[in-house]
Amino acid sequence: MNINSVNIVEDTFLEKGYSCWLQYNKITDSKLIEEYLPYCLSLSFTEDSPIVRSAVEELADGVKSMLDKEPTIYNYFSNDASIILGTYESINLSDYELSSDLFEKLNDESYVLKSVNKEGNNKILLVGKSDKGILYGAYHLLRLIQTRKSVNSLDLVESPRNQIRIINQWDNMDGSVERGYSGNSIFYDNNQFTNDLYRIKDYARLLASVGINAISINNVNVWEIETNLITSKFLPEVQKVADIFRSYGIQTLLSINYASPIEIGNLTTADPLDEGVQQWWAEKVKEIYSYIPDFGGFVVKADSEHRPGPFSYDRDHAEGANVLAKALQPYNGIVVWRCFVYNCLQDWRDRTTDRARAAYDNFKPLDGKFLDNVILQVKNGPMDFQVKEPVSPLFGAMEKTNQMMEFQVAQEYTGQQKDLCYLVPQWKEYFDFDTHAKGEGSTVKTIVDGSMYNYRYSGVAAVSNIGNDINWTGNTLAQANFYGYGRLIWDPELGAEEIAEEWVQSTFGNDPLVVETIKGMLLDSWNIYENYTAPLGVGWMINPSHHYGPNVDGYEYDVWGTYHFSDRDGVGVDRTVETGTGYTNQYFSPNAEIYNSLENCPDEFLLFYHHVPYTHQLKSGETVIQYIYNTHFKGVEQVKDLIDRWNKLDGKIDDYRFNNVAERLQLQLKNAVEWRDKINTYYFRKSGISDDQNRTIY
Ligand code: GCV
Repeated sequence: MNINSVNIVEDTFLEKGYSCWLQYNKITDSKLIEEYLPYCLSLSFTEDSPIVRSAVEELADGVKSMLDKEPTIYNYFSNDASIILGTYESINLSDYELSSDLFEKLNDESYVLKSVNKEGNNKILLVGKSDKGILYGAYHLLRLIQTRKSVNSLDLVESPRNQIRIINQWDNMDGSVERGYSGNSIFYDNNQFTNDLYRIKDYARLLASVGINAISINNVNVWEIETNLITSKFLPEVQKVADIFRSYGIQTLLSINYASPIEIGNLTTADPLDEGVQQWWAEKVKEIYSYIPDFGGFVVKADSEHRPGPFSYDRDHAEGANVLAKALQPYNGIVVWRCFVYNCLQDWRDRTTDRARAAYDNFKPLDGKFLDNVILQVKNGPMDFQVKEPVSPLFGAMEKTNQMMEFQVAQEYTGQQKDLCYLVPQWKEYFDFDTHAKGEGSTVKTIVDGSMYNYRYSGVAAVSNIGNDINWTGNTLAQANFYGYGRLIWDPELGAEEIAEEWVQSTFGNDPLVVETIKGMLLDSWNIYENYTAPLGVGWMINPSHHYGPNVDGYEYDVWGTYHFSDRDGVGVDRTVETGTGYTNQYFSPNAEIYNSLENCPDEFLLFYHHVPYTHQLKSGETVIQYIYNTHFKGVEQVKDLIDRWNKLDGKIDDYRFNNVAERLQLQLKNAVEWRDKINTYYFRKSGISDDQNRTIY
């Protein structure tokens, strides 16, 4: 990739880290050159727009870099060109055996990629439904070449399955990133916007290349300075950033402080039913659109973890969201309202209070009360991005309210980009989960893509994992999560392995040993991380506050209990209807009954739903205590094996990226050993039961 950032040192090794999957390495295999070159000699575009220009620039750079040939560019239709790109309305489709009927049925971001042989000339036709489709098609073509696929007989029609594909930055204006593990913000420093707009452009390219079409550029926790992002002090800067993203098909959104009318509007209240407040938001939104005509809307964290919200005025979340939605309606803006709402000061000791219940309890009764430009953003699980937790029961439960799922690409609870944890297999499990909301086959992916309930707005969001580290993600292998997030939400049917393979090929090249080794490491990594951390779905045995490393009894908010109720007799949270918190009842049948039953509950979530004695037998025949010992010993050995596998690639990967990963794997090993020893010792002391293989427990 052509490095745009002025701050990047001219060093080819660093460049490799920086370029992520847009390496565009020179092709040396003469057979491949022979195949690709005739298709890449020249490029004609029949329609002009900033997005089309981005597509053309990317194609031209990619081709030049991979094939050592600068393509001739025609900014008009030229039958001589070898790549012809345009929208379906600007190309004479019948010349290429295409019809506009096909495009009428496709959404705006779709495209067709077709190889044609006209009068002995090889051509590739890239037709977008709109200019966005052209951009996505350009990245598709480049991906095919980078992964050495044949382009001789392309006949592809592609459409994204999810409508909103957004990334949430948790960046603060002081330059820090909440839960950021890759350096500081690329957007802000010292309470100002960055001058390095080049790096933002490169970020836009990476995002667009995997199909992301929206971004919120500041943390959902909106502090004092960021509250001013929607004022004339910062809107001109937001506008500059939005201009860059727009030329890559990406809409910009802002997280707002619910108390803005008070904080920056000189009002005495932020009550959503107050007329003065409603008027204030209407004027504020008008002002924002005068800077950014295609502004996406607001992301809101309200009444959660001490952030202000409608509860202060005895209003519910629908009333809270609707005041913003009404103001945004005339401009087609949306309100992304987060459902991560729970009482963080709850006392867990009585065993009936349950944080897992909170999102459903708060939002389910409000179904149908939100305006139709509000979309609820629901975390994948009911707790908080644990290595293993069930799907949130809110999915499927709100037929009349737009919903989208929130993932966390940042590895807050999954190793913080020191430990390797490829999350695509986890996300796929959430997508494929059958909620039974409308009978068998009511999978989460059909809810979040909007098809099951015909939502007006739907899609997927995720917390970004990038920062200003040279390689964007701290651990180079964590780039796979960024890449995989975009690819999977574009097409939830893609396999975790397929995505991993594409990423490795585009990032590290096509040497079979490199591809197979890294792919294998990625695919094994989630399970390995789970093995040495919290067992059987119990979650939360992590250090409070910074969330790295083990702390079995660590409770996030001080003195009020543990998350798992371990005592001398057993472990796990009783969430059953009869004797527990009743959480299991938030699912549709038969999931509710399955989870509620000790006999039928899948072992992977056993301790999430049930409190059991240490001698309880799993379906494998192992006892719970022996499973804890076994997985923790095994997890450490598996990390050692990851190290051995990586070491085999010494000399096959540039030093920067090789050493970067090698160093992280050593940190992972240290972490895994600590987890193993703390968890095993804790449960040995609690239970008094020895390991049946007499391994050393400290
Ligand atoms: C941005 C978790 C994280 C917080 C985060 C919060 C949220 O609690 O630890 O850092 O705040 O989730 O999603 O709002």
